[in-house]
Parts: sequence; C-alpha cells; structure tokens
Amino acid sequence: MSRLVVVSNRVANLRSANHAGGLAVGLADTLKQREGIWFGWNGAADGVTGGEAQVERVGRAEQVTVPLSREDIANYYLGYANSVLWPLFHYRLDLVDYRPAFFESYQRVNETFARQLAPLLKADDLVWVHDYHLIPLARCLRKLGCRQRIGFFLHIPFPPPDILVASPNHAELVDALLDYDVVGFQTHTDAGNLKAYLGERLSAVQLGDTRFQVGGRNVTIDRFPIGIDASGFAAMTRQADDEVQIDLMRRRVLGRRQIIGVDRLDYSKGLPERLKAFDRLMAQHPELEKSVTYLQVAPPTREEVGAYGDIRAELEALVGAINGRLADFNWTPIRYIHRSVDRSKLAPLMRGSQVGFVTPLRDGMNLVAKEYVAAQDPEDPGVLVLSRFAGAAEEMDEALLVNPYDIDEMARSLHRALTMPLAERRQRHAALLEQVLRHDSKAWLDAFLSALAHRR
Ligand code: GDG
Repeated sequence: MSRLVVVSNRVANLRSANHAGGLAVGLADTLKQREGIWFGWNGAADGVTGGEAQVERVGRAEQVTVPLSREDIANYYLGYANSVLWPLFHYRLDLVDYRPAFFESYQRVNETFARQLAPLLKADDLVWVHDYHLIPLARCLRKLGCRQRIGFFLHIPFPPPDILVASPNHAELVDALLDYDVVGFQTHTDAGNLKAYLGERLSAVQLGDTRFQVGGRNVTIDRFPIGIDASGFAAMTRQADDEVQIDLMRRRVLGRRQIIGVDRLDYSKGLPERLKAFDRLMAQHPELEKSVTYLQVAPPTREEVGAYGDIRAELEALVGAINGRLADFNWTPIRYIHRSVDRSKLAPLMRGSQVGFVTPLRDGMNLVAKEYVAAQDPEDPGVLVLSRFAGAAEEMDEALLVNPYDIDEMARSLHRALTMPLAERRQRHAALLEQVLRHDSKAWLDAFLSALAHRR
C-alpha cells in the first residue's frame, strides 16, 4: 500500500492526538497504521524559514516539523492566510487586508516547504495537502519534479467567482489548484463555485461528473463532507467529571434548560447575532426568564489579527449589556467562557444542553453541529438550531435551519426548539444521528484517499 504524506500548516501531535479533535485523531490513526509522514510548521514563533526539520517517529509514521521566521509568521500565516484568504473565502470582502508583502511571503513559504518535503517523498506516495495556507504547494512540488499523486482538501468555504475575483491573486490561486490531481471541498456549493470559475473564465471541458480538463491538465473536483468520530465523541459523554455532574444536577433541581454554543472566537461564527437572538427570545418570552441559560464557549484564536480584537470587544460589550439588563442575583442568563474547555467536559456539557446553537455566518462544514448530535441521549435528545450557511446544513436538514442574519427567525427557532414535543425531537435526532454516524471521519478519509489513489 502507498505511504500517506499529510501536509498541513500545523501538525497534530501524533502521540497525544486523542486529546485533539476528531480530524487529528482520524488522520493520526490512519498514518500510524499505513506508514507515512505528517509534515508542517512546528508552531514556534522565532525560527528561521528553511531551517532544519525536526523528525520524530511515532509507530510507523514520522512527524516532520519545520521552523518559520517571525516575518513569515506575520506575512504568510497571519497575513495572507488569515487576513486575506480566510475573510475572502468566508465572503467577507470588508475584512480583507491585502498587502503585496503577504502574497510574496505566502509563495516563498510554500516554495520552502516544497523544497524541504520533496527529498522525503517516494515515487509511490499519496500526498494529501490540507487547507488554504498551502494552495500553491503542489505547483511548487511539481516544479521540483515531483510526479506523485497530490490531493488538496479545503476545510473552509470556496467563494463564487464574483467574490473570488476581488482578490488580486485569483488567477494564480486557481491555476495553482489545477496542479493537484484531486481538489476536494466540503459541499456541492463550494465545488460548484470552482467549477463555475473554470467554466466562465478558463473554458474548462467537463470530462465526467467530477473530471475536468483545463488547458493540458486534468483535475478531479468533488465534495468530501468531513465527519467526526461520532461513536468516540458519544462515548465521552458517559465520562462526565464531578464538576459537570454538579452543574447538571443544579440545573435539573432548578428546572433550568441550557442553550449551548461552542466556537473559536471568530467573526465567521456569527456570535453577536446569536447573542442578539437570545436577547430577542427573552424579550418576546419573558416567561422563560430564569428557566433558560445560554452557555457560550468561545476560546481565543488568532488574536494578533485586528479583526479578532474587534469581534471580541463587540461580544464582551453585548454579553455585559444583556446580562446587566436581565440578570438577577440567582440567575445569569449568558455564561460566556473565553477560554478553551477540555474536550472531555465539552461532550457531557453538550449532552446536558437542550439546544445546540450553531449559527455561523459562513462555515466550511462545522463539526460542532455533528458533535452536538452525537452527544445527545437518543431517548431524550436536544434540538440543533443550525445556520443555512454552514456546510453541515447541506446534509443536516432535520435540524432547525435558520438564516444567521435574521435575528427574529433565530429567536423563533430557539423558542420552537425549547418547546418541541419529545416525539418530534426523537424523530429529528434519529435522522441526524444516522447521517452523522454513517458519514463519520473514517468515511471521509476513505472517500478522499480512494479518489486520490484511483486517479491514475
Ligand atoms: C475548520 C472550518 C470545518 C471549540 N472550542 C473548543 C473546542 N472546540 C472544537 C470543537 C470542534 C472544533 O474545535 C471546531 O471545529 P469547527 O468545524 O466548528 O470549526 P473550525 O475550527 O473553524 O474548523 C470548519 C473544520 O475546519 C473541519 O474541516 O468544519 O468549517 O472552519 O471540534 O469541538 N475544543 C476544546 N475546547 C474548546 O474550548 N477542547
């Protein structure tokens, strides 16, 4: 069997991947079983780009991490990846901060990674590149003579041509994608957006359902919706520690229900809109006062990027204003946690919450929606309120789908979720659970790797 070489900006620790998310666990398990390499940046803030790689062997796999300079972290990672591509691909042209030095660094880092990776590759390897930080990597590897099968998976949305062309580098980005054998997206919408660009601007010829010819190159473009380790996550709900148990018991005694949100504090997640919807719910249904709380876990992320400071300040002002207006000495309507919560606590907290509130303004997939479903008690499940603009909505139409910009609709859906009869909750949950179990992280891995392996 071919070796698998995974390339991503950050490398999950193969030794302790169980503590991380499902994706890291799934990839780490596959790598340990089939032999391969996981290659990426070492995460340190003060290296030399192109400096010596660190190699660590774990089981049959090797973890290879390389340093980046402060300047490249600022320009490639915080700059081009997270101040240009992240907002652009999430349809937020207003937040794009384009500077030529960012793109130069992005290209240079990809070239450097390719030079460091190429000598490690064997002819028969399957190379799987992840996410927007590394779009040009295949192009750089091909220039060095690498002929391996190389696939790319984009974890975030891919915008329609009209938005993409607002980037000065759209032609280079799309051209770089065509050097992959397989380009995978989360949804039909994302895959359709690249196909539309190819058709409109590059006169691509469609050879089959998913095969396209552009110039002399052949590329497979398909959707591979990412899943979670659903049974592993469900198992975690049975190990609630004392603190979580006590919190659950307290709410049970007081007859209080909980709405839960779990998101990195990112402007794409629609957090201010969610708080406003909760506030609207309370204004329209004062009978819910003291009987419902909203727990929002929002750990910090990319704080060095200006737009993230702005969203944090906006959120904190909203939480303060709503709590100040509604709270009583024995009830705090919104509990906001701006720290990372241990994964072993998240699963039972989700199970103990009657509503999963997942309303990003735009999201590639959104794993929290799937985790919430996996965590529920099938006999007495909670209700998922999900944004239409999360990739997950394409597969999860038994959730209460909402427009995350429409505060009234979200407030109405929260009320509907809190008052939904048991029979309807069970029926919706059963359908959602079936799909989350069937399309889990393993199914995603197998589907992508099989598409890549069968390319030639
Ligand atoms: C990108 C795409 C796509 C969150 N807070 C804590 C915590 N989390 C965990 C969640 C979940 C993961 O982080 C977040 O995954 P999402 O899918 O929701 O979002 P992104 O981080 O934006 O991920 C996204 C994903 O890639 C995979 O392709 O679905 O669309 O944007 O697992 O539970 N985990 C812990 N503490 C926290 O406080 N332990």
